[in-house]
Amino acid sequence: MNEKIAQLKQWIEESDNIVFFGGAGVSTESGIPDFRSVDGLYSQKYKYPPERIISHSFFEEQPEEFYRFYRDKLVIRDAKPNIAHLKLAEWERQGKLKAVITQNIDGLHQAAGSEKVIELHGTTHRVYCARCGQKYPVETVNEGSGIPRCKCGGVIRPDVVLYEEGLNQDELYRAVNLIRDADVLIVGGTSLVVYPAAGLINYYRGHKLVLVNLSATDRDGDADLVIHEKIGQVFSQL
Ligand code: CNA
Repeated sequence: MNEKIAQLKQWIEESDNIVFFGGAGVSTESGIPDFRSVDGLYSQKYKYPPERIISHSFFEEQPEEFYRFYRDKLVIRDAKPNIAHLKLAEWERQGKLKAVITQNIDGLHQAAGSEKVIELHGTTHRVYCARCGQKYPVETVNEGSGIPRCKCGGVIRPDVVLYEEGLNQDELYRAVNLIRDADVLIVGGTSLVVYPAAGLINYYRGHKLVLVNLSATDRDGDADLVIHEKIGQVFSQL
């Protein structure tokens, strides 16, 4: 075990107020591509750039194209939690971890057993009518083809936050408070470029800010510990 991982292990052992803030890189070792890595979704060729397709205006203007991409690329079937998801759930059970705050929409933290999960960008595991709010079984949207319609005639949509849409304010405040009060803040698998989520780490006031990310981020200089390795490989040693 290298020195940095040993330091992180010690901080984790000593703390009962850890908060984890993560992104797509937490799930790449479960076989789900992230957005910004070289083999991520943004590097693949589509008729429109992915960031355009998963925007509110695109969803309104071209729902059929939106759903083609959504079902093909964002609805993940058969992925299993990896060691990073499992460790976080274990720390929660041990009373060490206060919450997982995630930008992911894949539901893998809950699948691993985590209960205190804030999903800043929503989830592909819930759907509702964009017009009347009626909830539907997730298969209504995630399976089949074409535009899923509600009895009221509205379009049924996934409960994910699209680009141009605001975050749930209650969830955001909960996340801010957890981070502000945290002893150890571990930030993992996120490029820290999508706001307002990425700005959350500014609320941390402690001296144990840990970044575990494969590539460098603009915030590396602010961290007390920076580990550029795969998060699953790091967490398997903790
Ligand atoms: P991103 O911008 O794609 O960044 C991912 C980061 O993770 C990159 O900096 C990579 O270097 C790093 N990374 C990749 N694999 C690993 C690994 N094994 N260990 C450590 N680091 C790794 O993704 P962000 O989450 O920062 O961007 C926010 C978007 C991406 C959110 O809105 C998500 O909803 C969205 N997204 C979610 C999923 C998912 O739910 N699994 C998948 C793809 C994109």
